Amino acid sequence: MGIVFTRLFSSVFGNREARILVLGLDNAGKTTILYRLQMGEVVSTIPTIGFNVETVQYNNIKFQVWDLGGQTSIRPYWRCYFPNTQAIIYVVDSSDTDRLVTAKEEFHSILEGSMGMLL
Ligand SMILES: Nc1nc2c(ncn2[C@@H]2O[C@H](COP(=O)(O)OP(=O)(O)OP(=O)(O)O)[C@@H](O)[C@H]2O)c(=O)[nH]1
Ligand SMILES: [Mg+2]
Repeated sequence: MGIVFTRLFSSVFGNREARILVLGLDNAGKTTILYRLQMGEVVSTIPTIGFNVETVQYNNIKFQVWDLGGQTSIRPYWRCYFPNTQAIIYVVDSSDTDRLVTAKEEFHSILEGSMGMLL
């Protein structure tokens, strides 16, 4: 009975977890945002080959934030991370006007590729 009550209490009031992907073209600012969220400061970055993952706590929700590399050759691997994801943050560098169309196309690909895979 105690275990049931504990589980019920924690599911209503306790810690919850959510998995978030941070996607966008290379150099968009994804890693900068991740560490700004996690550490509260702007750190210097290098291009991400693969991913960075950090846990960010907000109130009673623990966000597992996955920042994926955005270079052209690694964008096809984004879809491998779609299952069990609750949200995507799509980062666009508004000053990179030459690549706004590319950013739009990649965003459309995400929507097509994620149909039925995101919870
Ligand atoms: N001025 C300005 N520079 C930024 C901002 N966000 C990121 N940068 C700079 O943009 C560069 C790239 O930032 P990253 O966060 O590494 O970019 P990324 O999206 O993770 O790139 P990849 O890992 O290659 O996919 C770095 O030199 C950052 O300092 C911003 O809001 N303003
Ligand atoms: Mg990065």
